[in-house]
Amino acid sequence: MPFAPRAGLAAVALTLTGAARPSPALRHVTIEAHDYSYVVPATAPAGPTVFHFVNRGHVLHEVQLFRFNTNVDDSTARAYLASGNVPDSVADMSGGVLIAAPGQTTREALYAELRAGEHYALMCQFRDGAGKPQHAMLGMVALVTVR
Ligand SMILES: [Cu+2]
Repeated sequence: MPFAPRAGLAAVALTLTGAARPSPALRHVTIEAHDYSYVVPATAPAGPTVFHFVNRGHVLHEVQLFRFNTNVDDSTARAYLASGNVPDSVADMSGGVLIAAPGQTTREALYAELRAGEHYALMCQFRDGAGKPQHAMLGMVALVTVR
């Protein structure tokens, strides 16, 4: 019965396929860090999304990814980011961080279930030394609006 194992595996695979529910396609977004800005799409479609991070600059960078509260509109969110001060009261406490050395792409990534109307903030609070400004204050902030 040399084919018995294969037939058994096929039956299992069919059972799993039949039980699977359709799910929206996973999207991938790459966040590029430069000295001192991000290159990232200004908008992203709703749905399950993985954010990847690559550092094309010459110093260490991070990306803090967090979500503004839904009552914060696009221009207000940008104003908070430009000020370098985002109060806890205007953003969700959840989020994630990726850190990449110069020239490196992280092997890690951040997964988010994006919903229409949300605004995701990107921010780097690293400094190039004591007394130096946060990279956010040099322009290293960005906003991704979910459509
Ligand atoms: Cu930085």
